[in-house]
Amino acid sequence: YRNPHFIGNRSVITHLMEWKYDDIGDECERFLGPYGYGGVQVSPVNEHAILDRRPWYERYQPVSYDIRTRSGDEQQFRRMVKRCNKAGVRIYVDIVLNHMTGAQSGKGTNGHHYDGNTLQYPGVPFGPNDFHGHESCPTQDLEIHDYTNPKEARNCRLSGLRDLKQQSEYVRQKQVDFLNHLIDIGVAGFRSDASTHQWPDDLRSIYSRLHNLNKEFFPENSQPFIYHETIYYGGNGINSNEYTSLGRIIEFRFYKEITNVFRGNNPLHWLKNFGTEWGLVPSGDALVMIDSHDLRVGHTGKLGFNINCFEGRLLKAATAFMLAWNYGVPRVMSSYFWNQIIKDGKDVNDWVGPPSDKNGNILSVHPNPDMTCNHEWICEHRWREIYNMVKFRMIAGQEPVHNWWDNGDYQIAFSRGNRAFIAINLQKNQKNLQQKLHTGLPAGTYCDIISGNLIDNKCTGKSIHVDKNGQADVYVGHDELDAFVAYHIDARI
Ligand code: AAO
Repeated sequence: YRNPHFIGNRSVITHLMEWKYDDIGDECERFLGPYGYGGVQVSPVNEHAILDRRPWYERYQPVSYDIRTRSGDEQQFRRMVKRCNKAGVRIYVDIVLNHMTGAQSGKGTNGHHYDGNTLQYPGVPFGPNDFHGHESCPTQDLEIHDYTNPKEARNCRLSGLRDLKQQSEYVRQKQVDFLNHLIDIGVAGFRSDASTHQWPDDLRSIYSRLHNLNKEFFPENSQPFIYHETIYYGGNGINSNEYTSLGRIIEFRFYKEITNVFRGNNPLHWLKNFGTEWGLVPSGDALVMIDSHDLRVGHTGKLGFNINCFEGRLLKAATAFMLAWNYGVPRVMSSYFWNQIIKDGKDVNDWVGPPSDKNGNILSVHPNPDMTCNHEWICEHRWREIYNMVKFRMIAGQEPVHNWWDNGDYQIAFSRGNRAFIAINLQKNQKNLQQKLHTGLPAGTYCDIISGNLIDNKCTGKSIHVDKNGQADVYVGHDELDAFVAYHIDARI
């Protein structure tokens, strides 16, 4: 379950949060494929509750396993999967198996009625017997209060969400059928939502019944890629390594440590041995990120600490490090605009759903000629500094980190073998990075893919000259638009 089944040297996933399937299909063909992205994480695809104001998080309240959301119906989903696979881009679906809806009742996105109070979900169907109750959950109100207590975390309700009894053979089979349906359509795998709140053995039983991936798009005997949301920072919480035999885990310590460094709380030079020596799981067990659909609005982390699209310079620099560093499978968040208003450390608008018209239909994405998107969609994955670092990672391949240099503080540089080189300057007190450095690159003139692009053999940004010893005068001014420069052998002039 650890192999993302990327094509060739592709190595990066982007989460196109709430995008419509037709738009994702277009994006695979016109951008993600050509620019070297390996895959797309799509928001939950199955029928879910329709909540007042249509918050993004209604998609995390399942009503049935029918494929129909505001992003599209099953036909549109199928078309997207096919188009993306053909363009060399894999699809991973965010799956919510832990629970159904909150306490309310109403209609789901495929028209099924549901009632969270009487635990009726006729669209599956699930009834009261399919949920955890007082026989298994030790708390009075059936809510999770102590996240570190496994029985509570896994048998009680996560913020009121009706907790499915995955020990039940019936529940398991319904979920297996849903996942196999997605696999047969041609997805490459899943983000497993709230894995910490499900027993590893239940998940194991479910996964052991999954089909191999669709042979139309994947080599024979390929197993789905599965990555688990397990929020673990060490200490006495539920240890994410309980899940590493079931796929990769989203390594929250990566996000936390990198954010801490880039925020200026811990000098960059310490990153020299970043990875398992910092207590992270082995690279092959990890999926990593800087921002996520939760973090951007202060969920599962803190506003003011988390780095999202409203701090572009920082987000780009931290993302560049993630993509340049040889650790885990990286995921780039791609969000939409919302009016962030912070009061008492919380975003008042943390609920705001995707751009939509007055009938609630999600708006389409219309990219501009300069590659950015229309105002409503942020499209971080299309920012030059980010898509060019995706290319950097593809070119770096499995080459090790070489030629590490630092100033003992907030300036670092390193190469990936002799294929690619990056220098980052986050030095406090307005200091430039100006150094003769070993780049590892063959002699020649290279175009900085951060300040510009190499177009018709002309560099639209800065460039450097690498001499026959592989050395170059590297410069990153403190006042530049971006805090880093990056060069690779495919951008030699
Ligand atoms: C909505 C409403 C709720 C309502 C509920 C039911 O907002 O008020 O009660 O409906 O009617 C998303 C939204 C939720 C939303 C839900 C359903 O984020 O607001 O609830 O959809 O519509 C825990 C879980 C983790 C989970 C996270 C939100 O462990 O799995 O809570 N994430 C996933 C998804 C997420 C989704 C769901 C699960 C549900 O990614 O989008 O919810 O499907 C601590 C614990 C963590 C815990 C966080 C909660 O973390 O350790 O386990 O995550 O708290 O914020 C420091 C600490 C760290 C702490 C962190 C955050 O860093 O070191 O331990 O701060 O405070």
